[in-house]
Amino acid sequence: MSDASTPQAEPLEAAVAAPTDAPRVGIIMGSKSDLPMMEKAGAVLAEHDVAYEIRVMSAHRDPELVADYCKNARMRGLGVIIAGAGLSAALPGVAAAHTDLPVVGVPLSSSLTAAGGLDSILSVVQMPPGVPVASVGLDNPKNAAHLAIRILNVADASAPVKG
Ligand code: AIR
Repeated sequence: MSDASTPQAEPLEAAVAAPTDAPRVGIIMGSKSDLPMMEKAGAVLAEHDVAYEIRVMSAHRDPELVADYCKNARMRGLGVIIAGAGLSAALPGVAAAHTDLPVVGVPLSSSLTAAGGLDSILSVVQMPPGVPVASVGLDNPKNAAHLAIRILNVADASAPVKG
């Protein structure tokens, strides 16, 4: 029995369903100077109707922001993090240290690179066992987006696997 003063429970579906336009992919990068390159990942996701968000946060300059973002990523509905950085490109690895979501690293070249981008490639690829980062090629954020789409397709079609 209820009257106008009794709050009615929302239907369960409405309470638990995530908004359909909630971002599934988080694109993060170490500097605003990386944005023109990393926006290419966003363009691929948009072409495939995958909702994403794009943020600048440096593993070295904003370490607490990176940690908070990555710790909350799964709870916020993200399924994959794409992380791009140049030079000593710690961002993908630090992201993977703070989330169990798949992290796709994008090594970026930079005007200050010591070895034509090899510095960032090695920083992204040479992760210690147990903290995985998938890497695409130098300056290839489009492939990071294509890989993220494939990961989401697998994840959405199967039950979670312990690991
Ligand atoms: N970077 C920023 N914080 C840590 C790193 N490794 C990278 C950025 C960018 C490069 O340093 O990802 O590729 C130069 O950054 P900026 O801000 O000087 O242009």
